[in-house]
Amino acid sequence: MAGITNANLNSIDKVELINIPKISDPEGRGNLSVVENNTLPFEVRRVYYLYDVPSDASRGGHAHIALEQCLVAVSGSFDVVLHDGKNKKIIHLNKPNKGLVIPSGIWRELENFSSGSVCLALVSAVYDESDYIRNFESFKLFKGG
Ligand code: T46
Repeated sequence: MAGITNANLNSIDKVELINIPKISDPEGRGNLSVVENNTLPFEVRRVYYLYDVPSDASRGGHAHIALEQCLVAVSGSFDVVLHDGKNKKIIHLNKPNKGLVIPSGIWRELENFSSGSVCLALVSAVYDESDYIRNFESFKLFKGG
């Protein structure tokens, strides 16, 4: 599976904010963004989305052994708190034409959801609970520390 060999080595520097092409309508009908095969560094095998998330709730709170993801704030905004076992980074997502590409082996928590926000996730594999590390101490051991 893509990413599995580097999952324990991947650092926060491998997390990437990418531009998703935006087509603005010349007649003022708004914008259209498109994700195609070559937009992301992996093939999309599943799509899910988070919505109606209360502002005081947090999602995530785990890492993936192999899964790669691209998160997009298609509506509203939220923070993505990332950790690679050593370093932490917070990315604020609030634009439908920006995608946060998270490689395998990175802990993530999503919080501070604005009212009506929607988090779209484009991911590299079908759902597999055995791909999750849901305990932060186990995650740190997995990362070698
Ligand atoms: C991630 C963050 C951002 C399924 O049955 N199929 C699915 O494709 C997914 C994603 C989840 N589920 C089930 C598993 C749980 O019973 O839905 C329930 C909630 O899943 P979870 O607690 O993993 O949800 P989040 O929001 O904490 O995490 C999800 C993704 O699982 C995860 O990969 O990075 O969103």
